Amino acid sequence: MSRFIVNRRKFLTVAGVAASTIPLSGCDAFDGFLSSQSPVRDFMAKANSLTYRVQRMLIDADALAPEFSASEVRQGQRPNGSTDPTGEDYLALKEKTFADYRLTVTGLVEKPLSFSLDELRNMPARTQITRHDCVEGWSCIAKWTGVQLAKILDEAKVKPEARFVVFHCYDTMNLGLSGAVPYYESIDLIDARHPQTILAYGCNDEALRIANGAPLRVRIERQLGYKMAKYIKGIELASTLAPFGSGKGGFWEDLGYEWYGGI
Ligand SMILES: Nc1nc2c(c(=O)[nH]1)N[C@H]1C(S)=C(S)[C@@H](COP(=O)(O)O)O[C@H]1N2
Ligand SMILES: [Mo]
Repeated sequence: MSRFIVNRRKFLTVAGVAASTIPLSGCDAFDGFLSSQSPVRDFMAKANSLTYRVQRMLIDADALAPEFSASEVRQGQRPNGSTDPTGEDYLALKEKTFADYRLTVTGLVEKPLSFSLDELRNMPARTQITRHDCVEGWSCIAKWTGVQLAKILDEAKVKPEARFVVFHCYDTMNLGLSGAVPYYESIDLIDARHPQTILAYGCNDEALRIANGAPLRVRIERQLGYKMAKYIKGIELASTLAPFGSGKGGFWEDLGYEWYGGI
């Protein structure tokens, strides 16, 4: 029973996104919106790349997102989206408190790598107190600790043809009739190499909680919350986003959100 409610709530959330983005009518609107032939999608895709280009022109590649002081952390990071993945692979890792976890780095790299949590924790760490902005209309300031993604990319030696970092996650999202699809996200190499882009294993001076993406989630501080993949299984370097999901670069992007969720 509770499982049904959760799934249904997720489905309603997803349907709500479509409904709040454009006026829709009838029950076939949801599927229509998802189809790649939809003129609405085309329009949004163009607006999307325009936002990206404008932001890239206006924002210095290394401009930092604001950082806050410890006294501005008023509560724990508010959990949102998936908060307790139920896949067998994830449950097996969780049972051993992630001792067997390995972050894989694959795709367009000279040296495919994998890292245990201890290996990540032994790399130089960065801690930052930043504000998380969710499109649902809430924000939360938290202290994040992790390893800069740039350091991982340097070790793996990114090939020149790579343009994107794709984050593969352990959790799946229920799309009602379309079934469950894995959460995934992607960013360009400018954001990937940004100094505040970290793979976080700590939050507010504790090990990252399951509700917030344990064992590892990304922080991309100049973009919206949905970009910050939790429950990261692996990262993949790619030259195009076409092969992943429905090809728009992320779970929510495949439903019409902007790929560049700049704030
Ligand atoms: N794997 C995964 N990552 C995710 C999500 C998710 O459902 N699954 N939700 C996103 C959204 S919409 C937000 S606002 C943040 C929530 O992170 P938090 O639970 O730590 O606040 O995670 C993002 N990353
Ligand atoms: Mo969000």
